[in-house]
Amino acid sequence: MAAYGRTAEPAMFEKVLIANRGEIALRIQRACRELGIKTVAVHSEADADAKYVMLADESVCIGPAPSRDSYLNIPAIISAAEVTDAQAIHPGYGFLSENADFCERVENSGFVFIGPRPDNIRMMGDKVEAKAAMKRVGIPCVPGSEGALPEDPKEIRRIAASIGYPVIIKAAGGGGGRGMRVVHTEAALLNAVTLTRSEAQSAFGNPTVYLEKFLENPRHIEIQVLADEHKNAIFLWERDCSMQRRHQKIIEEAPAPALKSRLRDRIGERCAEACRKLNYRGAGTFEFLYENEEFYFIEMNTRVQVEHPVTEMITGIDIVQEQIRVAAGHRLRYRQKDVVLRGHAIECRINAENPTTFVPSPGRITQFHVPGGPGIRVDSHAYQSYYVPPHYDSLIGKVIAHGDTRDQALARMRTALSEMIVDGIQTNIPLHQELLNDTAFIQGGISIHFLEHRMNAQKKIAIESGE
Ligand code: MV4
Repeated sequence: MAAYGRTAEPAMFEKVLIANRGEIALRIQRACRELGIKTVAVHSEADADAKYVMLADESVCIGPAPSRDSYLNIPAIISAAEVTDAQAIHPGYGFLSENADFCERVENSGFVFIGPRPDNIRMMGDKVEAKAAMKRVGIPCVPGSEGALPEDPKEIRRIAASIGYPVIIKAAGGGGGRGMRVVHTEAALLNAVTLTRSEAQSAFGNPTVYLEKFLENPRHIEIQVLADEHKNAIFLWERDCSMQRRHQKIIEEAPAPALKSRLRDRIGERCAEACRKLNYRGAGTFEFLYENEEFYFIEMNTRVQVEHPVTEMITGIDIVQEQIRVAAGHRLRYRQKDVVLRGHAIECRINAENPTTFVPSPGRITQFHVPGGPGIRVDSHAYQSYYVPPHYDSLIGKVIAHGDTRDQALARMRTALSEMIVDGIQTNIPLHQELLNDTAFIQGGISIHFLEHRMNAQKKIAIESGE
């Protein structure tokens, strides 16, 4: 195919296999369709009747319901790409999306992995390596041990003392809240290191641990980046994901409330520059803790994230389409000056679960009505009579509200949720409705501990009133 455009780009994929399920499988399918790319859905036996599977150009059953037999079944997924003649594989989020071995096997089988190079994925998977790399390229990190903790107890004590208590011990193989332990006193230090090491060995097959200053009341702010293979990298501003419980985000928003634009610009530039220095390709997220107007890097995610729509709403950039384009070798369609921050967006994750106990609530949806109106977007694979299978994550959709201001986005979200009907199963919509009316949340800038503290306070009230 000859290219007559101003910039000759490599050919776009004709067919992409989507190695995921649920709302993100549908989201990726929509991006492919808009780019004129045919789609292959792979699915487990439990997802055979899903609407997005039928909407795909082709579908392949890759195994029984349990993820390990289907969505984590690497040979089955690669075979599906072979028999359908797909050229590229989009991993979505979760499952195999940050598995460097999968990425490598995809490439060695002659397919394009829609994501970063395997060496970048591998580096970010090792939190000690990732942090060292970030430090080298000028990203601010949490003060801590210079790399992995040594064996010598005296050395460990010296490092902790020099940083000052409280400290946190983290596993190099961990991430996302797995394999960490807070230490408040020197008396508890060595035991905590030993325990975290042995847990890390059994959970990740890697006993390497490192130490950081424990930040007591931070916010979780992350920067979205996009990079191509031609040394272009841009940042798409930040998201505040502090509303979480047990490392599961519940509400995300962009931009972060009350963040000074000077700080926002500076950290964004740093992240884009880091991508260029690390030869990063694709979409990525730099996760930071934010406290006292300082950013501290904790981890980098090398996949598309659940909460990417809030960034799409404030920038107008389709992150999934850009992922696909740059994986095909195209240049980013945007320069930094084209990335304009417009308004405010909030996302509520709708989970099939009890709104107070958080216990999953799979089953048949008997009624499903989604909201609409100005500034409202719903990303969901669910529909009336859809059966929510019990085998996977309880996310059944996301409601995203955009407005000129944060207050307008909040007001639109309240209206949207009041219109939304999901019957037959329980959902966390009532929890969202409470949170959207909470004065501290409305004010903006809550910490990562907000929800836990709020739930403890409510439990206390319930006990005192004799409930
Ligand atoms: C921390 C921290 C405080 N200080 N590191 C949890 C998930 C993983 N990505 C890093 N995590 C944390 N690292 C230092 N030095 C507190 C957390 C943390 C957290 C971070 C982000 C979002 C939610 C969280 C909930 C509890 C603890």
